[in-house]
Amino acid sequence: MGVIVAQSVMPSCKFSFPANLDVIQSNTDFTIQLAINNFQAGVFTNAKTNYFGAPAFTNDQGQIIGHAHVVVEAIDSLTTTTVSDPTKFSFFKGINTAAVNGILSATVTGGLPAGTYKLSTINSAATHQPILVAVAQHGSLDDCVYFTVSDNASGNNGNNRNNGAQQANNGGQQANNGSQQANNGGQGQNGNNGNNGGNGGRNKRRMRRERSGETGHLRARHH
Ligand SMILES: [Cu+2]
Repeated sequence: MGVIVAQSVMPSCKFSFPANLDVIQSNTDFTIQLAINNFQAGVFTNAKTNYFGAPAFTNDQGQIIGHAHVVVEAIDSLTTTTVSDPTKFSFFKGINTAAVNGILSATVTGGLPAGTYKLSTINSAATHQPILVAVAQHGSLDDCVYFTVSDNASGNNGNNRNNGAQQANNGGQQANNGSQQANNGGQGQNGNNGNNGGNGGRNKRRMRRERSGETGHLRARHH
């Protein structure tokens, strides 16, 4: 496995673009930006010939030497409870460059079709093993945000942020309702899950198109 990273220099990261619940324009180039700490990024080996082929190493500061990947997956909605299929993704990129002012970047050329997406990191050592840290109990070493791609992003951004906040509030209420139901011995359903707009039908159509090969956005790219 390799060198284990000390608790004091465990890596961490946060997407700065897209931010959680952002709405961006469809089929238009955009650049994913990831702020990352305690990570010597941009060091990688060939994933086809040397995958897991050597131990992980740290630098003189004790930071892991490796690289980040970003992966975008199409999801049903911002509040979906569907478990994702990791063999399917809309965009994948191993980021081969070092951080600039603490930020890693990956351009999504051509953008994405309208829909709802989950963006995650896969931070790894140079030879792709997950990052090994000294303690089991720690915050996430990766990040994940959910965002919307719209054919009319400029008109929708504020509304979607508001909708997102309302959905978050609804989620909190549902959690409260759930705990009340638990306290009451689980009496029935309150049926208040609500809908999150017209995304369901649109996403289903889009997913049908993708399955039938009409769009070209499922190609994987790595290094
Ligand atoms: Cu890689």
